[in-house]
Amino acid sequence: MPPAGLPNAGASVADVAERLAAVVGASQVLTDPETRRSFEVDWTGRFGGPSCIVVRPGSTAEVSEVVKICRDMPIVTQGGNTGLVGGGVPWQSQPDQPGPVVLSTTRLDDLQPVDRVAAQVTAGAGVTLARLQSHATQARLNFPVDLAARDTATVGGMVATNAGGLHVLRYGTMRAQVVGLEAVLADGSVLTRMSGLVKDNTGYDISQLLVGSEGTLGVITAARLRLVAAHDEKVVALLGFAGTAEALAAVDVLRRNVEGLQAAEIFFEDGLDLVRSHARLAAPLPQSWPAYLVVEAAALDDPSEQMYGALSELDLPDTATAVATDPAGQARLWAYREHHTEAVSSIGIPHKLDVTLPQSRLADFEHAVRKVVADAAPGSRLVLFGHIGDGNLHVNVVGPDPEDEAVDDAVLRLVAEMDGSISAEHGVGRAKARWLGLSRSESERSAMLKVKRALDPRGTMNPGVLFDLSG
Ligand code: FAD
Ligand code: 2HG
Ligand code: ZN
Repeated sequence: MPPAGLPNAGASVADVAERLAAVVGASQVLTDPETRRSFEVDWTGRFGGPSCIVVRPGSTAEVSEVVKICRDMPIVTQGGNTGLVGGGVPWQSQPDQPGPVVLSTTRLDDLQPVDRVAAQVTAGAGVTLARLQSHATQARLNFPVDLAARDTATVGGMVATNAGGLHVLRYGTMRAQVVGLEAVLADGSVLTRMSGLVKDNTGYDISQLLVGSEGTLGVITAARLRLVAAHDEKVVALLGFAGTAEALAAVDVLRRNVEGLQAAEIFFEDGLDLVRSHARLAAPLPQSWPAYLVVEAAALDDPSEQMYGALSELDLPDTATAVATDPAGQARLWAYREHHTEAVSSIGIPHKLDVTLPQSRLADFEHAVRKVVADAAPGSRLVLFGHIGDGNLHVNVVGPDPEDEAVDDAVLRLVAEMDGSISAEHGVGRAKARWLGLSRSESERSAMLKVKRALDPRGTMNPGVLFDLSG
């Protein structure tokens, strides 16, 4: 169990709140339990606990002051609170302990004009992905990371988790887009590297060290991000297959034949049924299939000819193929994939296991995980889907009590046995900290801890995230 809130020596929570109010304004310091409530539970409803204060600084200078004032208190940095591994919310502390400070970044929402020559933009940590995307589009460019939580997920949260999403196979994860970063470290110092120089070999890349650090090394306050050409011509196809192996073989053909391929997503028959009943959608194809792909290509010139060419090489039956070249039809096909997360949550609190496997073992894993889940959590409901183009499956299990980690343990051990990673894109958070050793060697964990202790010697930045403190 991570340490609970330890107010600064001699200071009560009320004293700290008063000092914070002098910096950020009284209305940005939430002490009333009711107004703090939504900051204290995660998107899935599985993780959370009480905070002592929620503070919402409005500038980097204010973040620095807040961190200095709270220097001996655990600080949980929170962006849009769409994270799926319990890293952005407090934890269950002892009833007599006050809980951590939640530092909400949503007011760090400055979005600077697009630098068209460099194809870069500087965005505050609290800017939402949807706002960033539309800002880039207005400059005839595109921000290449996309995910279904776009209306709420923030730039800071996406950098801190190294978010992946739907276009990784073409553009990489968030890490590949970060060309500069501004952050406040645990001692309140401000680290700024925002020039956006593409080539800059002058020592350790501390900006990249903060990518994927999940709030454990500092508070990201802004990022300088790469933009790409806007590819307005799009084609989307939804395809049916006999199973994962056949779907993987199709992705191979599509990769080789469709230049602008930017998404290859998988889901299965039972997941589709759940999505259809939750979102009240008609069947996408005239017949049911065990596995489905949604694939998308985008380019400056219409990519649909290339897509049709690849589909004819695949020689799928008409009952396994739907293609959309118009935006409304494309949105309709994407809906079957994008509604999965909320459809799963509609049937209970899920255990979410976001994992990657080597492409060559993905089909075997898909079969094995069904058996492992049935054994570890009899009677539970398993919904599998994910980014097949990246070897990334989302294993969602509904049924076991949120506190019961037997199914998490069984699935993550299977992943490690099959040479995969226990976290593909959501991070480790608190949910998977106790299994970090399945994916990182002892020497790697020891080096990571040395970095953590050097930058955060008091261990106040998101304790319990990444590193298990339960002993
Ligand atoms: P939060 O949830 O607020 O925080 C996440 C982590 O980052 C926490 O550890 C927090 O402490 C830390 N953090 C947040 N802001 C900062 C900051 N400024 N400085 C330092 N640390 C910070 N993820 C994917 O990778 N791919 C997907 O396709 C995807 N799809 C999703 C779809 C849905 C419907 C939902 C609900 C979630 C999805 N996610 C996906 C997960 C989530 O959206 C991402 O992890 C996102 O990056 C979190 O952003 P956030 O602003 O909500 O961060
Ligand atoms: C997605 O790919 C997200 O839709 C969420 O990463 C995955 O809900 C999940 O398990
Ligand atoms: Zn995902």
